Amino acid sequence: MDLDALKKRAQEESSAIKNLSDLEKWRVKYLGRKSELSLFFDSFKNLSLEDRKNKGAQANKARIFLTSLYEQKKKSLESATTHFHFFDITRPGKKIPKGHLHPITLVLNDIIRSFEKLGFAVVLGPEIETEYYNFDALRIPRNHPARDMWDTFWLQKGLLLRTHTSPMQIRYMEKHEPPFRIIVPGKCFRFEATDSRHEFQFHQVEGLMVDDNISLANFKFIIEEVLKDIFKNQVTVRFRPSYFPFVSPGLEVDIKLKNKPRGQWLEVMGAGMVHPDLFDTVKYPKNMWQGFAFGLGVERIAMIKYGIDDIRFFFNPDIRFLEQF
Ligand code: FA5
Repeated sequence: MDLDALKKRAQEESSAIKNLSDLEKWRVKYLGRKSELSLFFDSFKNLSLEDRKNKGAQANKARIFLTSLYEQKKKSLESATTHFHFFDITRPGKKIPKGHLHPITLVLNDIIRSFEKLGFAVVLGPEIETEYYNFDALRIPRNHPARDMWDTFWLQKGLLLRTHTSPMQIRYMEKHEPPFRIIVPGKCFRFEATDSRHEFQFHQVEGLMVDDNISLANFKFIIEEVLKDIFKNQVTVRFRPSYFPFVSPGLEVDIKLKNKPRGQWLEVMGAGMVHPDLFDTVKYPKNMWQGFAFGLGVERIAMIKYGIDDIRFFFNPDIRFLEQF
């Protein structure tokens, strides 16, 4: 038997095969029990020991060759089959981790957008302030008890880390004539012990609107609109008298979520009508303008919005907390 011719034929036929069922037919033909090769093996029975060894070795080589041809072909057909016919287009893709905004940034953006809808411009101010802008110009002289409300990180030469965003009221009015309406988002710092409601670093959004016919009614309307917008109408707002040296009258604003009617009222800002002394300080003509101002606590809003009961989570480097937003 011409084994070389057999191998050649088998190889040519196998390279033309395009599917697994044709390959199976090929296997039966060349490696099956009734294949030429098997019959060739069977014919050894009648040969001498010497011939059997000789031919047997050749036939074995041919069988190894055909078997490996078969295995290779099978592998290549199977991988092609998987690729073209069993590709699962509904299988979810690999998730690529990506960054996201900090919850305080998200809430700040919401607040800014709400005020912008009502015509407020966004202005930024310095985090390092002078004693004059942070206190004196706001009617908080050195021995005034209100300075205790803003325990301060003092720097050198009368400089300090601003304890609130209110200094920007003075800075802005010094350079601009009314009418205007602005908000000042930014970081504030207070040298105080932290607890679940207080951080030594937090954010406020200051607001200031000055015009020639402004009253507390305007303030009430605008703040209610903004808080309703931020909390998608799910909030009740309460105004309470309070005291800040740079406003008269002064008030504080509390909110409560409508879906938690038994929950407590939460203070979110200090506010009031701009004190006439401030207009004198920035050299506006007497009795010409009125205005309201407020300072909103951003962390408080975020805590209420996301149901977080400890402010210290926001600046704790635990990524598991941040990943929820
Ligand atoms: C002020 O800072 C005034 N400048 C607000 C103001 C502006 C009054 C304009 C009148 C006119 P107060 O200290 O209450 O006020 O702070 C305002 C808000 O900032 C608070 O309602 C609270 O939401 C937030 N806040 C104050 N201290 C902290 C703190 N340590 N940690 C987190 N939030 C704070």
